[in-house]
Amino acid sequence: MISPDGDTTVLARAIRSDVLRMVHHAHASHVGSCLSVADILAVLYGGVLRVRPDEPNWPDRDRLILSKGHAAAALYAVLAHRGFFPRELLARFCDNGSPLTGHVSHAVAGVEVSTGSLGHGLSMGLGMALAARMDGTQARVFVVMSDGECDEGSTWEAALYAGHAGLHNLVALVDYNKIQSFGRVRDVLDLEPLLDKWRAFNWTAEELDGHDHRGLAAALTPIPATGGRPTILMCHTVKGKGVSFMEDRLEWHYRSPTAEQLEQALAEVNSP
Ligand SMILES: Cc1ncc(C[n+]2csc(CCOP(=O)(O)OP(=O)(O)O)c2C)c(N)n1
Repeated sequence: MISPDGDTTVLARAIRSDVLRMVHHAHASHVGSCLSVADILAVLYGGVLRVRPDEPNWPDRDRLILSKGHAAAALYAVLAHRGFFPRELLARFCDNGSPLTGHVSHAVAGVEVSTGSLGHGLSMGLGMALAARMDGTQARVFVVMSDGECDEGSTWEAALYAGHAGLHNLVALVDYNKIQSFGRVRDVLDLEPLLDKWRAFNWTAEELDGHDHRGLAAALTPIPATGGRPTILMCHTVKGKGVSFMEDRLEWHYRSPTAEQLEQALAEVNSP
């Protein structure tokens, strides 16, 4: 088990290694999506989030919603490494009867909500942030989204209300890898200028390198934000990050690595 406040780069490497094994075992899709978001999850679970693995339903815990629920393997891996459930369970990813389903399931310890139908995470996070404020708790809500979800009307409805309500305990992080399932974002539905759009909805919006652990930690530390606004971090990432033949390649949204590709990929993510 990897403790919080340890080396988050070690945690990110562990997430990537487990994701590769899990996706290979299950012949599953979405390996590129998991590798893209691994550093964001490592920094969040490696020190930012106030959670108690031995008491997953602790009322004052921070809430994390992985809205891009097709990257379930990455979330399960980080939860296992933080001790929410035994790591051995990762070997049963997508097996019949396994709680570790291919899209995020709330049957798993540490998971707040089931996700996978894209575009709903921000609305759920908004409700949790409102509830925390009404209850007077210090809980913060972090919603990890994809760029594809910024195409969805439900996302902008939540954005509008969160800005109106001034939910400074709500943070959205966009895994902005510029690729969706069947094409590049700029070709499918261009989002730019994206920061300006969120600012116009009364959010504090910043952009940063979503693979830079120090930058991520620095951006996530001052939450709840001052100024009575929700925060969005546009995290520039590379789909398939860490594996040379998967990086920024559309086909690794759906493809699963062969045994030979798995070995090469593991060697790459574990090289110093
Ligand atoms: C509402 C909805 N429509 C379609 C899908 C099918 N689907 C799965 S992943 C995906 C898009 C992947 O691109 P993106 O959302 O940008 O995530 P990435 O994997 O690049 O992080 C789609 C359309 C879905 N899961 N939910």
